[in-house]
Amino acid sequence: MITLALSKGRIYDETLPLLRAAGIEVLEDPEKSRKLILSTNQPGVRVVLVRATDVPTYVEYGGADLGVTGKDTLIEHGGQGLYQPLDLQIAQCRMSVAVRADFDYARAVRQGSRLKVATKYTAIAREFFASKGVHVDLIKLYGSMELAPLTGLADAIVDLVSTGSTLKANQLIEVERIMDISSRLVVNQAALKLKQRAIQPLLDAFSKAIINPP
Ligand code: PRT
Ligand code: MG
Repeated sequence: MITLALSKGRIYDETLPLLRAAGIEVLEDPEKSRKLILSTNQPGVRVVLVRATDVPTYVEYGGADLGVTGKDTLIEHGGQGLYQPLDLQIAQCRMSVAVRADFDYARAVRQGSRLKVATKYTAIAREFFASKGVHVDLIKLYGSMELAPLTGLADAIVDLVSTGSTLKANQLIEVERIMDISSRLVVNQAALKLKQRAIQPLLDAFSKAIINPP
C-alpha cells in the first residue's frame, strides 16, 4: 500500500489531474465527506488529507509515503528526511513583501530603519531580509497577515500573492517579490527504497504529466 498526503483545496484540486494521468482516480470527494482517508481505484494506493503545513511532517516520519506541498511550506519545514524529485508546477504563486500604500518602504530600507514584519513564513522572511542587510523584528502570525499593517501591529508583511486581489482589498501594495512558489512532490526516503516498485511508476507518470516543466 502506498499513501499520498494531500491538503484540501488548491493542492488537492490541482493534483487530481496528475493522479488521473497516472491512472489513479480518487473514489470520494473530500468536499462532500468528512473522511480523512480516501480510497482510489487502485487497491494499492490511498490518499490521506492533512493540513497543508503538516504534509512534510507526515512524509518525513512515514505517516505517508509521498505528499504534495508548496515550496513555501517545504522551506519553513526544512525538508529534512524528504526526497524532492519533482516540481509539479501547480498551485503557483509568489512570496512577496507588502506594506500599506502610505508606508514609504524604499525610504525605510534606505535609512536602515528597523522594520516590524508580520508573517507566517519566518524562515523565508529572516533569510530574505538578512540577505538585504535589513534589520527586522519578526512577528509570527498564523493567519490574516493582511490585517497586521492596517492595525499597526507591523510595518510590512511577508505573504503569498497570486491574483493580488487580497492585497488590493486591504489597501496594501506589493513592494518586493521574494521568490516564485509552486508545489513539489515529496517522498519519504525509506519508502523510496522499500517501495520503489510501487513508487517509481507514479513518479514517471507525474513527471510526464507536468505542464510546462521548469
Ligand atoms: O488555508 P489553510 O490555513 O488551511 O492552509 P494553507 O493556507 O497553508 O493552505 P492552502 O490550501 O490555502 O495553500 C496551500 C499552498 O497553496 C500554499 O502552501 C502555497 O504553496 C499554495 N498557494 C498558491 C497559495 C496561494 N496560491 C494563495 N494565494 N496559498 C495561499 N494563498 C493565499 C495567500 O496567503 C493570501 O491570503 O491567498 C491569498 C492571496 O491570494 P490572491 O489571489 O488574493 O493574491
Ligand atoms: Mg490558505
